Amino acid sequence: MRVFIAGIDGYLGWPLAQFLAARGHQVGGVDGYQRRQWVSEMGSQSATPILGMDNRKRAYQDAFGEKLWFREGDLTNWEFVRDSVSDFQPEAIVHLGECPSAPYSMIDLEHTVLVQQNNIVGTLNILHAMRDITPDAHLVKLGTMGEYGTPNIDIPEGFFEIEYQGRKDVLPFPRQAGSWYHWSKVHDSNNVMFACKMWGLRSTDIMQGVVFGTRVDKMQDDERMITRVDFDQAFGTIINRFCCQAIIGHPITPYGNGGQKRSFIPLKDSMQCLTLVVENPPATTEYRVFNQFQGVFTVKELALKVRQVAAEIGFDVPITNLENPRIESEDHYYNPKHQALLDLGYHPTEDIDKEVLMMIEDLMKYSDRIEAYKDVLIPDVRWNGSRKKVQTI
Ligand code: USQ
Repeated sequence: MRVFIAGIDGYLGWPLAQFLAARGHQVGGVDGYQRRQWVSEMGSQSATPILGMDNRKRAYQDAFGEKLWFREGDLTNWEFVRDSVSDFQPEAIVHLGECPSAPYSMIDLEHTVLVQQNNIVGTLNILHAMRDITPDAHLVKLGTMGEYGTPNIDIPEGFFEIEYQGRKDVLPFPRQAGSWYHWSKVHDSNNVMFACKMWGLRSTDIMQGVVFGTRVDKMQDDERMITRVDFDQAFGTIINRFCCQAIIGHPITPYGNGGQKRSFIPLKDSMQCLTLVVENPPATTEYRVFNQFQGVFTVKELALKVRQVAAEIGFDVPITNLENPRIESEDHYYNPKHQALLDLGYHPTEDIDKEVLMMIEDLMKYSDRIEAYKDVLIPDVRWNGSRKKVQTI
């Protein structure tokens, strides 16, 4: 299948290109390298040493024997999106080309606008390009489990049946996002759903949990194929941050009392699921929603898990609860469903400790790169708009 990856240079995009190529798909992609710039704006770098795109293309060709179709550009530029889709003629578009950071979107007005504009306009451009050029293609749109928030009832996959004043309907499940970033994904979901209804497009909207991990099965132990791993307060996700902290002896940093529950998925499971979705498109005109995660954990459980796994290989690190810079519930009900992907054949990784161990072992090689930027491990972006490093509690 001809698969177009928007955001092919990112944490998920680069391994997905490899995963799909290894399965015989023809992969193409675009990227404007914004993720690299945003992380450097946060005063950080990837823990893993990642290559520039020219070298990545060479490594890809060595590994898979064919050239990677690539264009550099910005998804908010309509002509760029139109011409890229027109030249590549995709059968599936995997849209990973958004700003993925809640804290980044909460910095100030400029960052809120940047994140929402980048994400919403980019998606609208892709939808219009699909309508005009490839109306039969399948849009695999990366949303987030954070769109739902933490309601006090079970979370279904996108839609639920509701009875109100004696009448019943199946409606989108209410979204209660917790950051301007998460709201941008909600707005995207509404726009994608509307485009499917109006123009007969088809799409799978993936509500993905927090991803963690360093590797996927298809990297063939070639260091050039490694993906980025961030650990700063904005682009580093929690387990990745905790692992980076552990290997340099920095205290592990749960925010607040650590009772927050979230859904999580290993990087390699994310690749497995996205591939299943690409290879099993919905019927024409269908808009479907899949919840994509392996399991649910509290922040506290994760801190203990990383500490214990790290201790097994000689890293003895404390856990230090920090003032929570975010406004979020720390004690709440959380029970999301995730049956659709299991029905398609998703085999969740069972041993999460093993995954964490593998990540720590991978990252140990690069501890100097983390040590050099360790100042970024303590957050200062607060949900109330002020910018001040949080304190230990
Ligand atoms: N947290 C800590 N300590 C840390 C970092 C985070 O306790 O050092 C807590 C946060 O307060 C939050 C939870 O861990 O309760 C998750 O935070 P996160 O930064 O790992 O994830 P989040 O901001 O929710 O965003 C990440 C990705 C985003 C994706 C989302 C999936 O950056 O792109 O959409 O995970 S989900 O969380 O399901 O919405």
